Amino acid sequence: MKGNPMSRRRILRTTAPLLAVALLAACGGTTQGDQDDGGGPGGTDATADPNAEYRTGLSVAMLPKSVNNPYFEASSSGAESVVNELEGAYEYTGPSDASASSQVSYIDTLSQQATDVVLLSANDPNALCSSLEQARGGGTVVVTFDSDVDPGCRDLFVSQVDSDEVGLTLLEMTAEQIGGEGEVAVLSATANATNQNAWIDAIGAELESNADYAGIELVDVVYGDDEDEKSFSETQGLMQAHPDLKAIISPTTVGIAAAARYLSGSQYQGEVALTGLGTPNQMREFVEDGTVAEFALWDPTALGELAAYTGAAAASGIITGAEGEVFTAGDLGEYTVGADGVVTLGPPTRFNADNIDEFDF
Ligand code: RAM
Repeated sequence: MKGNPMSRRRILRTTAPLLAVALLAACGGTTQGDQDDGGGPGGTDATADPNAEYRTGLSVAMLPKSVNNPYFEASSSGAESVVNELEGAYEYTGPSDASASSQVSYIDTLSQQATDVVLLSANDPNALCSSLEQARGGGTVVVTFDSDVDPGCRDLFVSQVDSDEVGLTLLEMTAEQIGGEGEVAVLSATANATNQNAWIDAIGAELESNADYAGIELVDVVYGDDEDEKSFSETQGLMQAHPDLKAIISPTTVGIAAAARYLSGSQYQGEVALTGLGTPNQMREFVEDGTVAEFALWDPTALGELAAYTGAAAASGIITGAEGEVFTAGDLGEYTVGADGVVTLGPPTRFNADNIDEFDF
């Protein structure tokens, strides 16, 4: 991923990270590896050891929303390369449908296996909490990435991009493509997905508060459940229900690819705008055939790398999840833990006919 603008070294600065670590150290306590209070982010009774190094031999599992999604496969390849480098054992496991109830049994199995680190993209903010609580009680470090749970149910969250920034980017692209006027609809993933719901909320808030978007009306939100066929038919349904629709925003890689396939074979191609979050490899043909002008995403491989480093850092006592802690995520550079145990990867990149061929994921 070197040379990819999204993977450039990223140094996030905080006011006084070292001071924060020193203050925590002065309060005494134990390292993450020795304890788990399960009591929320920030590891209130734990301290990080700034001299600790990444432990070798960690067992790390990634549990995506669902398998067979190229987005999560890219994240998995990033995580796997980090775990290999740290001489650990890596596993990628999860359900074929993006539902929280399906994820529960995977969490339970991983915790029975005493997995050191679980990297989880959650299908629901609350439904996984009791399983996660049990896993953490047994010493497993739980790092969510991509889609969070309630902060009290995990150690850290590796966020791709600040949610408001995602919402804003989606709206900006939409407004540019429809000249700031008209009805728009959202084709989302599942109804309980923490990440998509945060982005949709951000779009709604921006529409209400920003006069630049006064001409845009959000008329519908539908759910394709991150399933290709359901997303395809929901797109068809949107077009039937809203004959004046000017744009579809699909903040899911599965949804946008299915919607593009529908539009490209329909009378709406080039007439109804489609934007959202997609992988360049899935969207290339639809940019080339004129169905899609511009969409965005972050680097999912780098997201997986950062999640793996974050989990390994927590399992090694380098960080506990407290705000202000700093750690080095290999070639990605130095990162600082933010409020609520959140570590943020970086801004999204927009893809269009001018740059899409520079990307291969
Ligand atoms: C899908 C998933 C994932 C989301 C991307 C943009 O692959 O819903 O959670 O982050 O789209």
